[in-house]
Amino acid sequence: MFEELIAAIVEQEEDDAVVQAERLLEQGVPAAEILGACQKAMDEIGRRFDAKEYFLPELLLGADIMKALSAILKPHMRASDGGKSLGKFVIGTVKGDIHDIGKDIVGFLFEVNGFEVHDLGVDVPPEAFVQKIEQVRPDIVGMSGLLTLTFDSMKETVAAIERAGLRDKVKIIVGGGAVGEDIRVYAGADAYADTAVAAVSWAKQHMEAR
Ligand code: B1M
Repeated sequence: MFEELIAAIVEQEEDDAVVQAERLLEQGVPAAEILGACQKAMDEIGRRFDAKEYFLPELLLGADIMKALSAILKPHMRASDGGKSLGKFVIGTVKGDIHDIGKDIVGFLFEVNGFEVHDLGVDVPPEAFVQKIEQVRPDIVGMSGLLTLTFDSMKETVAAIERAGLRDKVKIIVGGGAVGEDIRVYAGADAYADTAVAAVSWAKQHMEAR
């Protein structure tokens, strides 16, 4: 069902990718599933970059296409029923990393599901996370990172939150790229999620259980 969309993204045919995404939406395919297919396409672009078949320009063009598709898909993701905030969520891409497409999708999905979202942006140093936590007192802090080297940034950020005496005041979730349960343990976070949908679902369960 997603082959044409994936091929259009991987072959960098932006107009065709947009047409394919819109076709799938018209057929009633959930936006989150279409997003999952886009992620697979970006994985393939990453694989080709690794194999030196693609270079930085292709990576950048892939990012542009992904941003255009996110803009189309976002309005179709479930909107909150409004009213009371479900909780406060601070998110950022950790120090050393400028990848923001996944982070933006996670932030957006928290927002439409009723969270008050504070987005710190990219390449966020541990101190900026600490400052923001002191300022807004969030329930949940999210760290996104796609580079292997940023796993240490996640660990350092959790340690800085601990040193500031704030660790027991927030739940911390990590995700992005190769982040898995092993990295959650390494960083000392409370949860990890492999997709934005899984992150929101964990956050909602956590807020309901409190
Ligand atoms: Co870069 N890059 N990149 N890149 N890039 C990767 C990550 C890489 C895996 C490609 C590869 O080589 N195979 C590789 C990392 C290798 C590694 O460290 N192991 C890599 C590299 C090496 C680099 C540079 C070093 C390249 C260079 O300069 N030589 C450089 C690093 C710059 C830096 O950060 N300091 C770099 C730069 C770039 C671009 C700027 C060109 C561009 C990013 C543009 C942007 O973000 N605005 C880019 C891109 C596009 C990619 C790939 C191809 C695609 C990333 C993406 O947007 N995916 C990527 C390959 C890949 O991911 N397989 C790659 C789509 C997005 C929707 O998925 O971000 O995973 P993702 O988010 C998902 C989930 O992971 C989850 O939800 C999202 C939606 O479901 N999620 C969370 C994300 N954050 C979460 C947080 C949570 C929970 C879930 O809780 C808080």
